[in-house]
Amino acid sequence: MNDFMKQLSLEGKVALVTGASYGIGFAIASAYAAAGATIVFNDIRQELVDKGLAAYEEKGIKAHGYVCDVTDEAQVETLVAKIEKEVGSIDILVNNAGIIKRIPMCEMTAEEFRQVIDVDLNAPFIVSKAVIPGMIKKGHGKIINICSMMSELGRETVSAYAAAKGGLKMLTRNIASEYGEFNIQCNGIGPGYIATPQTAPLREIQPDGSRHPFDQFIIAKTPAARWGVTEDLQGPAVFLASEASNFVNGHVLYVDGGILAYIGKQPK
Ligand code: NAP
Ligand code: GCO
Repeated sequence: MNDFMKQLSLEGKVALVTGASYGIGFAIASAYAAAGATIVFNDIRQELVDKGLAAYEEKGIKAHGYVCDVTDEAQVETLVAKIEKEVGSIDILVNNAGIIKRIPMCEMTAEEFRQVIDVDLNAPFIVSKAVIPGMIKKGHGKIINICSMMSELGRETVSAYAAAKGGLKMLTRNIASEYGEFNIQCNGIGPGYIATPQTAPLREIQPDGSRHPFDQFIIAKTPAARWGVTEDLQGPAVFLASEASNFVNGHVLYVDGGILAYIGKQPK
């Protein structure tokens, strides 16, 4: 491998990807393993961690999996200490774990709103805060926050999610501002509409066999005229975790097939 390409290698790095038993987190962690990193992930239930470990093993990846609810500061502190003891200090953190509740705002309870903010915004704060001291000690670190189209745009029924992902964009910029001098780069990835369990309800085939109206809407709003797949995120995620992005800081890289640049296909 020539010197330039070595910049994209993650050899010798320890990467923690939260909520990575499946979906986007699993794809990003798999790419990191292919780039040479040691993979650590957590999920909220042991059976999910076990499912994730089996899925990684099927791809020839020896991952380290832990049960941890990322909204619980004590659990996160215990997780980071365990990882540092059993695997090594964390070089790369991907705040991927997330939930969405699609409820019209005026029908959403304050508790439901808080639950989304807790996982999608408070948790990236909690996990980053737990990991940054070790990164400062090592003299380098990469934090990647999984943002969203909703970091820039709103739509019906996703008020809590948009508020959280908008806040996550600004948390990304603030971590970049506050810790850049310690050679820590904090950036975001803003996926477009990606085919995962989280968006499955938006892609359900209708009783008459037609595509879900939202599915057709997204195809018309996406220049690439397709839903993203988790593999579309792997290259950008490796770039932001590697030394090739050491002067990229506070940036949200939108991997959306062009949605944010496009007014949308006019109806025929
Ligand atoms: P997903 O399929 O729903 O997976 C989310 C993962 O996070 C699951 O493993 C989930 O575990 C875990 N998780 C949820 N709450 C947790 C908690 N409190 N502690 C630990 N783990 C927790 O979602 P995805 O589509 O892969 O999305 C991953 C990230 O990308 C999310 O932040 C999402 O907002 C973001 N995103 C997704 C899209 C998209 O189109 N799919 C687009 C833009 C951004 P459980 O199964 O136990 O809940
Ligand atoms: C929704 C979707 C989106 C995607 C993603 C887009 O209901 O609009 O779930 O929010 O998950 O965040 O970037």
